[in-house]
Amino acid sequence: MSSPGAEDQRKAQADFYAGLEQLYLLPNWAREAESQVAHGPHAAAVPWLWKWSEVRPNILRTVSLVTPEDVERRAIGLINPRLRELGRRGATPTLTAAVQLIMPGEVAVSHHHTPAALRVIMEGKGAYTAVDGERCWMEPGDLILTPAWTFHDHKHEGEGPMIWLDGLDVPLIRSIDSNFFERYPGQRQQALTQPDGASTRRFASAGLRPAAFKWDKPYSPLTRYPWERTEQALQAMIEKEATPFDDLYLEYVNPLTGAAVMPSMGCYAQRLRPGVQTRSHRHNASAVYYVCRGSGYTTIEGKRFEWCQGDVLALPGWHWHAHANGSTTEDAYLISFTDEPLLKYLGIFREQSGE
Ligand code: GTQ
Ligand code: FE2
Repeated sequence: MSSPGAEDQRKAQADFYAGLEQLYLLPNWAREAESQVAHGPHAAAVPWLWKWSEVRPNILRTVSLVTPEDVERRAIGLINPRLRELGRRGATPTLTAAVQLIMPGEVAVSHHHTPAALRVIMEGKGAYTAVDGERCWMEPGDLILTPAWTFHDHKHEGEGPMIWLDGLDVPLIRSIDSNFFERYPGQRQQALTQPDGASTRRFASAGLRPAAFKWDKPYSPLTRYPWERTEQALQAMIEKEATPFDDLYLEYVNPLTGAAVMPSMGCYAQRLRPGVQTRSHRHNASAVYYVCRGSGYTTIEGKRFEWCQGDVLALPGWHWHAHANGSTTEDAYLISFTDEPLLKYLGIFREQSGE
C-alpha cells in the first residue's frame, strides 16, 4: 500500500500533466519513448527475406490486373513486418524496395520526385529507363540511377516481361516532410537530349575522364553501371585484398570524385568466393541486398537467412551480420544499397567488428 502522501503526489502530477496537455506541452520524462516501449532502440525494423519464388509469380500476376496507365508504376513494395506493425512502410526505416514490371509496348510515363531512386535489373531485356535525357538500356545485374528530381520514364521495346528492383529513400524523405512529385510537362516520355548510353560511354574506363566534361550536381554523372563491367571488376580484384566482412567488395561511385552515387544512398557489389564465410560486424546504416547470382546465407543476430538468385534481404541498422557462400564451386554475387552516405554526412556513422 502506498502512503496517503504518495497518493496526493501522484494526483498532483496527473493534474499538472492534464493542464499542460491543454497547452500542447509535454514534460519529457512523462513521454512514453518509442524506443522504450517494446523493442529497444534499433528495432524499428526486423531482418527480412523476400523469396523470388514468392515475389515473381505475384508481380507477373499484376499484368492482367493493372496497367502502368492506371497506376503510374506497376510496382509491388517489399514491406518490413515491424514497420508495418508501427503503421509505417519501407524495407528499412529509411529505404523502400519494390519490384516493378513492364510489358512489351508499355510506357511508364515520365515524372520526377524528391525521393532519389535506383534500379537493379532482375529479368528481361529490350526495355530502357530514360534519365535526364539519356536512354539507359536495361540488362540483368545493371545498376541505373535516377537521382532526386531527375525526370525518368520506362519503356519496353523488346519481348517478355521486364522486371527490376527499385530502391528509393522515400521513408527518409517523408520523415522530413519533403516529398514533392511532378509529371513531365506535355508528353508521356521526356525529350532525349543525349545519345543512348551517353554517361556509360563517357566513363568507359576507371581512371579516365573526358577532360572537358563539366558536372556540378550532387550525384554521380554515370547513370548506368552495366553488370558486365561490374562482374569484370569483381573478377579482376586482388584476392589478398578481400575484406573480412564482405569478401571481394566494390562500391559504385561517382567516377569524378569517388563519392557515393547519391547523397542519401550508396551502392555496393560483392563477390563471395566459393565456400567463403565472412566475419561478423554491425553498423548503424541499414541496407537492402539483392542476390544477383549464386546461393548462400546471411546470419543476422544469430538467425540464418538462406538466399538464392532473385531474393531480396533487408538488413536493419545495428544488427550483427555475416555472409556465407553455400557453394564450394561457384561464386555468389550480391548487389546492395544503403543509407550509409547519409549517416556519414551527419557524422554519426558507426560500425563494430565481431570476434
Ligand atoms: O519507377 O519511377 O517503386 O516513382 C516507386 C516510385 C518506382 C519509378 C517505385 C517511383 C518509381
Ligand atoms: Fe519515379
